[in-house]
Amino acid sequence: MAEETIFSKIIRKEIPAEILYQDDLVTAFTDIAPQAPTHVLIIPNVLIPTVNDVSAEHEPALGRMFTVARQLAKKAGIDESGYRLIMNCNADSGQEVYHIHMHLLGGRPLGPLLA
Ligand code: D5M
Repeated sequence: MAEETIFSKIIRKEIPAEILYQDDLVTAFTDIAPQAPTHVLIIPNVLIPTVNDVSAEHEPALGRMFTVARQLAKKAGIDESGYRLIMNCNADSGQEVYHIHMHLLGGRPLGPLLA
């Protein structure tokens, strides 16, 4: 059984977060340390520690994460200018929170991927 992170508390609204969207499968909220004018995290409500733990049963939630990403990008007005979706996996990627999350970044030119 994987250990819960702070993101489970955000899903259950036990700690404050700027929740932009929530349904039965996913939750989206503003990143606490934004790297761009728009920086949203989109997460499955079920705890999946890393992308290595993804399985077929998670596909509905993973698909919903993309649907919500594009809706929030449009709402933020960055769908035409462009945005980046990032998921980190394990130490070398810099993953800090072991509950998978999609970063939605935009609102400025983001530069080369590994800059
Ligand atoms: O990204 C983890 C991200 O999680 C990082 O951008 C900060 C963000 N974070 C951490 N705690 C919070 C809370 N409490 N609210 C909102 N955002 C948070 P990673 O890909 O794991 O490096």
